[in-house]
Amino acid sequence: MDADNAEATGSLIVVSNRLPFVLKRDEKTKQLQRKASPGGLVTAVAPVVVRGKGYWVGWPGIHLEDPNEAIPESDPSDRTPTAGLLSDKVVAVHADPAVFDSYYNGCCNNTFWPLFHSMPDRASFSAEHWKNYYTVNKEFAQKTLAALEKVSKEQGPDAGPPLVWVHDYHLMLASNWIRQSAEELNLRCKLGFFLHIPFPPWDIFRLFPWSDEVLQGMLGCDMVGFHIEDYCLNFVDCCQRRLGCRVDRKNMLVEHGGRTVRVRPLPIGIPFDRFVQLAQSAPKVISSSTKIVLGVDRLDYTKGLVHRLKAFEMLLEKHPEHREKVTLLQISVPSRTDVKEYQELKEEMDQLVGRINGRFTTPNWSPIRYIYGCVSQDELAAFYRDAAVALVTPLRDGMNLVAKEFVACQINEPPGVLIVSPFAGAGEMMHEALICNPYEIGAAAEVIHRALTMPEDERQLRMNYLRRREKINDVNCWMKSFLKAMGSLIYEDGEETLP
Ligand code: ADQ
Repeated sequence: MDADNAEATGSLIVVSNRLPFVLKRDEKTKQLQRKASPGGLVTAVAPVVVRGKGYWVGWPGIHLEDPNEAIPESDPSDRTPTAGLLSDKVVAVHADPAVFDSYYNGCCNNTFWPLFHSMPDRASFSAEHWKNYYTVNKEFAQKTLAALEKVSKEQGPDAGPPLVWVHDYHLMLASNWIRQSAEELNLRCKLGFFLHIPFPPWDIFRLFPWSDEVLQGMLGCDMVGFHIEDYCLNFVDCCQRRLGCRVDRKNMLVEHGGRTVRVRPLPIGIPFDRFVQLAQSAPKVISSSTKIVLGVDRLDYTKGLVHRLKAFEMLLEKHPEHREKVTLLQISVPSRTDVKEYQELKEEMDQLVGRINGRFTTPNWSPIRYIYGCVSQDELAAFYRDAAVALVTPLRDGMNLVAKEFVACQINEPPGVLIVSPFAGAGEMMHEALICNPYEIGAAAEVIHRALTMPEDERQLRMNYLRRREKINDVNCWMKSFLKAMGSLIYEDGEETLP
């Protein structure tokens, strides 16, 4: 069966903090406009929602004064998969702006994000934020239930139970409420959850004062998915130690409330072929004659950007032969700019780039080119294609898609070299990359040196393996793995064809 045609046995309802597009208000006409989000997740998941006549529940990216204001259809020029998602299949969640801010910036980004990335010192624990997290999750659960009621009426009697797929750390409480309400209303459904960030070890997780409620919320599902096995084991461990659940580590099962919940590693992939096409057609954007060492990240303290700049500085110090021959091109997309920690990181980066450039710049060369902004998919593909080395060195990262996008775009021969941190999910599976502990600045500098001096045949061999794996395990494969883990994948000829 072609992964692109993965089908669910019942309609799919996706529940995520953000809808797969954002709403903007045109300043002149005051009309709402729909702007597509190009992410890989949307590319893989939206077609399954559309084909199965399902729904997408999420926040539209704008606080509307009238929550009943109609969501517009997509622009006729929109060729992205979300264009097929008609407005009557979209359920927009609304919340009081102050409550939403406390849920999103407070609890999600200031508590769960640092804690789940094992950085508890950066986490704030506030009963007020937790209360608002609870309130917004309840709102999501109610909207999902309304979608479930509609689907139950609309889909044919022969269809399987509708499938509800809840995403990420923003919505860890919603599933249990959806399950309870569906049971009360006698609505059939299967519930799945996927966490896009790491699930921390027990001794970190238990720092959160309301950790038991988080586990109970997630255990409302039939299946809970994480990127890699380590996160699954951390979750199972927490269920056993916090809630006293009976668990089966070998088969990754947790017993809770008279039900058995499956826990599964479902490593996400990228739209591999789309990145190859982009790399084939994108015009050259790097004019420099030096070799490019590339970093592409959201500007986030988990991504190890300060450590990366220091490792590059150390490379220039210890291996002066690279001066004037190599440039670090760091592209950082602004992120969570309302949060103090992120503003401080931006300042630290600006100062560090200035200091290193001040120290090494010559009349013909500056060691670091720093782009603070979003680049187009075309430009991104060209950067990935033409870089000699990609530095993917987060301190902690659920998976990291940049590592995968880089290898997809490496169509030049001989190819470049991927350096990846063992603390990213990607580092667990991209075995042919050079592994680099970002905390060890001196060792990291040596790994960059090794990448810059690696013989062509070794680069080619490593890249061939990396590309082959990512092509097979692309984002459509991930979508299909989710449906399979839910027991909700329609197979052609009754055959299972997952790699
Ligand atoms: P993120 O933390 O956002 O995702 P990542 O997986 O690296 O991290 O994805 C970032 C995406 O943003 C990539 O697709 C990249 O191309 C894009 N991007 C980054 N910088 C950009 C720039 N300057 N301009 C344009 N695009 C840029 C979370 C988790 C990850 C997990 C993903 C998916 O934190 O660990 O891999 O979800 O599950």
